[in-house]
Amino acid sequence: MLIRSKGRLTENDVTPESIYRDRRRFMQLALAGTAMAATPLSQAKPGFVTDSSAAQGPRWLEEGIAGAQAYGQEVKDKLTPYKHVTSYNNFYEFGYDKADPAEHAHTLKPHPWQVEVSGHAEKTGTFNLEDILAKVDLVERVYRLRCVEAWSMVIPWVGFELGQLLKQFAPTSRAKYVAFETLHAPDQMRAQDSVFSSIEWPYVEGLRMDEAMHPLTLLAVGLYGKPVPNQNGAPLRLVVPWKYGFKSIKSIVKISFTEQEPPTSWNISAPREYGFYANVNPSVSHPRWSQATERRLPSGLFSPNIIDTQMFNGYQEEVADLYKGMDLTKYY
Ligand SMILES: Nc1nc2c(c(=O)[nH]1)N[C@H]1C(S)=C(S)[C@@H](COP(=O)(O)O)O[C@H]1N2
Ligand SMILES: [Mo]
Repeated sequence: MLIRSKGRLTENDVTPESIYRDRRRFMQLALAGTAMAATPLSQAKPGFVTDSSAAQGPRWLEEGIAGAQAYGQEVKDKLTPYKHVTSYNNFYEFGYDKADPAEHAHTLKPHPWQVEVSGHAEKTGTFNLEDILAKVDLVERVYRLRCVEAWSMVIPWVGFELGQLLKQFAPTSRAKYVAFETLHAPDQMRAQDSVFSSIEWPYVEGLRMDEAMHPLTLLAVGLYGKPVPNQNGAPLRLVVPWKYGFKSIKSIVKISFTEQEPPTSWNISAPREYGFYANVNPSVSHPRWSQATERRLPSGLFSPNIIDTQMFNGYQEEVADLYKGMDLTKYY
């Protein structure tokens, strides 16, 4: 399904439906197991590369991204232009306004970068991002990003499957969740000093273990074929495409395997409005607005581009099984 060689055909085009489904299940099982069964099918470059020179990174990162396996599926949604992806942001560490991150995030220093791994796993420690990237397969993935505020984008990420990294630490049977933490450095993130903040710093997020291990869940280091710009969460950010955007925590410095459901920033701030699961769901309204539709960016005042929101943001086939038997109005 997701691992494909270069080209714009979908597997539906070349394979009968039933075989396609079975194969996809097999791929998911292979990816969920301990052995990485899927080897890269091509060394093609990412297919969607910005010509902007704005986002730069160290050589090892730029070369890694440039060698990422190209996205192999047909893209049905129009991509959101680079300019919009990198200038309309939520990154409260730099301010509340959508323009604040692009204006102020230049103070963030994404290199060198280390990630501390702790909790219920056989291997823990602090790792350089460069060493982490040496042990994973970089891939290009085009995903919809649906913010809980009812706007959305379509973004070509470059990253690796979170599960591929997590397996390397050999989580124990007590590891039921994975917790994430953003950098806390008021000298680099100006709004972390603000007394008016509705968020307690550092920003924290979490996933259930099966969500973290799901092949759609990505740790991104690039977008549009270049390093992730600071305002989008450089140098390492989570992308969970079937969940509201606030789950996709930026500029990650800590990953921890926990037994209990970890606290999450927006849930701490407004528990009735933002849950732990935060699955995109058009039939469960936010207490203050409907989630049935969304404004797909770019969207103008006179052409708002309103579209229907899809269950699990359109990834229902891939992820619905994770929530079988759960009351999604209760576990919102
Ligand atoms: N550390 C941190 N991560 C964060 C946020 C934030 O304020 N701080 N905002 C979240 C929200 S609400 C959204 S919609 C996405 C936006 O990602 P983008 O700016 O790359 O589109 O980042 C998420 N990750
Ligand atoms: Mo969001």
